[in-house]
Amino acid sequence: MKLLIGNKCYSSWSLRAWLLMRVKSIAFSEKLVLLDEPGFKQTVFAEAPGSGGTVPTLIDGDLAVWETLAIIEYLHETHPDAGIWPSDPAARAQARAACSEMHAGFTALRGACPMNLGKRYAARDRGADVARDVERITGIWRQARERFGGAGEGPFLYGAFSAADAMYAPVVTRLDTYGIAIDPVSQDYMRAVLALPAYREWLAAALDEPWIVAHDEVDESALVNLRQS
Ligand SMILES: N[C@@H](CCC(=O)N[C@@H](CS)C(=O)NCC(=O)O)C(=O)O
Repeated sequence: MKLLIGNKCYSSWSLRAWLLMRVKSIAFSEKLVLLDEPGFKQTVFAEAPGSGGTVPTLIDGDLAVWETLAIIEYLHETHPDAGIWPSDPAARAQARAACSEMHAGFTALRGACPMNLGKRYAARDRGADVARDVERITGIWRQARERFGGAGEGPFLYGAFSAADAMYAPVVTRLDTYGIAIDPVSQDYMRAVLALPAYREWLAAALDEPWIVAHDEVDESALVNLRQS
């Protein structure tokens, strides 16, 4: 399989699919297509004709699968023993609901705090809509940890790492790099995600990237530039 991804510093959707495949030890090659470059769509369509022209797109032989939720389901069907979804039906149903909510929502947080692994921002009030998103997201996390996290299967939302953790990973980075205050249960969960070797691998590559996209300069409250270059 080949996964088309965007810049690791900024591409939150790419991080989701990539992290899931890496944590679940699913073999794949990756091709990075530069976001904000005029040739972006052409490159994606050349690799994946008829796709949505976005990253991530998964290519398996002559099949292209775009849209992150569809990629997750395809991985689940092709790797039924990988634990893409929790094995318990109740946990699986709620994990799927949490993923759908993530895919469709939290636009205030996503708009105000674009994923940028290269900077750490000064904590500040980012408005009522962002606060509402953060409260809902951390509510989902606490509920998941309380009901499904106690079986000793792991520190992730539904016990062992699943698609739900991959879907929320970019939110974890946003709450971290934008200094957004959250409750202790959610902090513990964030620490577990940020410590994943697969995430550290992605982050190291992100911090090595030389490309800066336009939105990187929008928020001037950056305290620390984390890039090595
Ligand atoms: N709904 C899509 C969103 C994918 C998406 O918007 N990816 C961004 C990069 S993070 C992208 O490809 N942007 C370039 C474009 O839309 O032309 C999914 O679930 O995968």
